[in-house]
Amino acid sequence: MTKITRRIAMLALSAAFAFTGTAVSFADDKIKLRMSYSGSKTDQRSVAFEEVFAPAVADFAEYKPSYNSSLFDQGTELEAMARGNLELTFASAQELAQYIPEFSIFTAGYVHQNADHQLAVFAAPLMDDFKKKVEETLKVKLLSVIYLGRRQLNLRPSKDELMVKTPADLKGVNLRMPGTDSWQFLGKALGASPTPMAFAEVYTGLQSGAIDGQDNPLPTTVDKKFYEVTKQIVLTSHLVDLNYAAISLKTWNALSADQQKTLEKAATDAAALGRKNQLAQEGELVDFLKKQGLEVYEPDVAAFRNAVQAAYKDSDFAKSWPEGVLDKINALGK
Ligand code: KDO
Repeated sequence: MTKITRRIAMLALSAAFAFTGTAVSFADDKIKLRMSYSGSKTDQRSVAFEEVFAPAVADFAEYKPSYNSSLFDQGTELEAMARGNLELTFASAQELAQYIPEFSIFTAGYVHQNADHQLAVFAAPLMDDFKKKVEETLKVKLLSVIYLGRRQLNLRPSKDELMVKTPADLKGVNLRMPGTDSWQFLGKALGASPTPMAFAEVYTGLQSGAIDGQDNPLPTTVDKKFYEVTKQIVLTSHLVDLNYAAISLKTWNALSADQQKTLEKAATDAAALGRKNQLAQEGELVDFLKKQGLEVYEPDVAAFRNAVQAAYKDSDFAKSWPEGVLDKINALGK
């Protein structure tokens, strides 16, 4: 049995229990929407969903966020939803690709060009089959696309100790990447030696020297204070990163048509506020990080883009990409 079918079998089993399990308890007559993910309370997704999503659904639902993986470990949220123990999460394309291989097209470096491109792709007809597969396979509905920002390299060694111009300069660098296969592949495509590590452990991993660096968008690197234990940022912009706001289908199907419309709009509007704030932060954080004493510089981005695209082109991931979808995605870019 392949890893993917084993995961789907386990999900199906948990989903079966969910349908026989008790419905989510109702404090009053409102539906409880437990949200769990690995971001912090000050992460722009958390701020936007508390400020926009929660009040917009307050007539019929109670939004209950848990941050920093305090309810479920990073990467286990989809299984928790299948078991009926969680209603909402921010799912990554990398986690979805573990069950639905074609989602790896959204994990490939240098495919999405910017936030507007991500938004256009999520709304395009090419996305319909992807969304349908998530509902059929994982019993989860994707509500909106969340802009996380351009992922940049963030390294412990100083620029004098390690100057990064091309992927060859990353040879042997122990770069933490999140734990799923497609993240590890991206780390290798960048030229590094990737190490899987949960987001919650990255700060101490950097502080102790267990890892040589990590990659995340600047707002995340600042929000988690990774700059306190690193010395440089290399502006590779190797992945315009995203999450999807996702709800369990069981919860979605229990809503009336009006409630579904309100909830989906609330998730879209919250994603829009988060995107606006994330983009604003990306614009001002280079100066902030330089003021913290980090060296921030551009490598030979074309060398990174060529190496990463070549790695994906010949990869097993690319074999799972539906015919013509990459061309459609590229055509939607500026
Ligand atoms: C991370 O673990 O580096 C990552 O950025 C991966 C993203 O897909 C997402 O899971 C994110 O962490 C968390 O939401 C924390 O910001």
